[in-house]
Amino acid sequence: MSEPTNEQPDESEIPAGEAAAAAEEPTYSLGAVCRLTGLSEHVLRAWERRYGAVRPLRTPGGTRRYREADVTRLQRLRSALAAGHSIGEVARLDDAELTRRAALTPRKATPPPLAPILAAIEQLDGDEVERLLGAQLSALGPSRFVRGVGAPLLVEVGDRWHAGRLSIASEHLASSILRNLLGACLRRPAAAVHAPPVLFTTPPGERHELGTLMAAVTTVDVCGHPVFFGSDLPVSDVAEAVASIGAAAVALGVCHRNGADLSAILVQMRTAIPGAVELWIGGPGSDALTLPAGAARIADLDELERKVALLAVRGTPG
Ligand code: B12
Repeated sequence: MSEPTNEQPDESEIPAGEAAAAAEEPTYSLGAVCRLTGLSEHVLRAWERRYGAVRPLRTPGGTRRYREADVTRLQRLRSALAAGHSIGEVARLDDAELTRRAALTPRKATPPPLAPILAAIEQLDGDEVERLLGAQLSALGPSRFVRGVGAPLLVEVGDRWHAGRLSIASEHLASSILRNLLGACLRRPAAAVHAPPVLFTTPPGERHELGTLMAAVTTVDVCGHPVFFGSDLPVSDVAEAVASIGAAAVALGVCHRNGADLSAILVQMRTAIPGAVELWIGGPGSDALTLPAGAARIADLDELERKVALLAVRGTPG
């Protein structure tokens, strides 16, 4: 995380009492917010000053501190801009209206990059699939690639395959190329040299691994240190791996809903790993689960990135 800067308070300062009330809440530095939202410091300050887009807290020294809700709001503002709105139009909207606008079809239509990739997958042209996906990955970076290309592509491929409109060979080709490309993104960036490792895997019995791999890859962009262990890892092996790599958190991806069994496995998992190590559960099947105390459901990739960024601030558990 970047160090907080020393700045003078401006008119958007939150009163000291309110800052004190929120003192228990985790907050983010200006640099961390820029990384989490992709905004430059210059743009973020301008949005605050000119449009009151968010009102950060201030430390007694006047340094900005942003709450989780501020980060979410800034991410939604970015999405609204991507959907073709101007900042002046959306900056003062309440959160509900902003979410609605951000979800609207882009007014400035961007050509979907998926059609040529799907055609190459259908023709089993692996070189072309790799070339097209590689170009998107280089242009977008891991996190935006996963959100904008990798995940939607895989869901589309999966649906077509499931509906019998795409061969098993095509699905396997697409999955294997994506796995290779994403796997190469997991090398730890130099900026994350002090980041505590987060162990990504799926629980025993869960063989869907690509969503979890994608989730792991997105954390590279917030200087996380993901370590991916593939799928279907027994509880005792998770516990051993946590100790070996010094993981600060275990992130489990759950895809298909086999509720009762999995809830029991999660209880075992929570008991097997040290209490200081966080246990996060995400993926499309996670909403159907009863989680044990000391485990947290991660709703989406934005929340995952925030959690990983917070871990980096706190450092590795002793
Ligand atoms: C490919 C696939 C398989 C492959 C998996 C290959 C692999 N190595 O991963 C194989 C053939 C093994 C398989 C097996 C089965 N599958 Co299947 N499979 C799929 C398919 C087509 C794609 C899954 C996928 O990769 N999605 C793309 C990823 C990117 O999406 P995602 O997982 O949602 O991940 C995103 C988010 O959820 C999030 N996320 C994911 N993990 C995590 C973790 C954290 C911590 C966080 C924060 C976020 C996060 O980030 C990702 C990126 O946005 C889906 C249908 C579909 N269209 O999705 C069915 C599907 C998931 N499968 C299904 C089923 C039923 C099965 C089987 C039971 C079939 C059978 N009868 O054998 C078995 C179960 C095997 C097992 N024990 O796990 C059902 C699940 C239904 C349900 N809700 O329970 C689905 C939905 C198909 C369907 N419509 O019926 N499957």
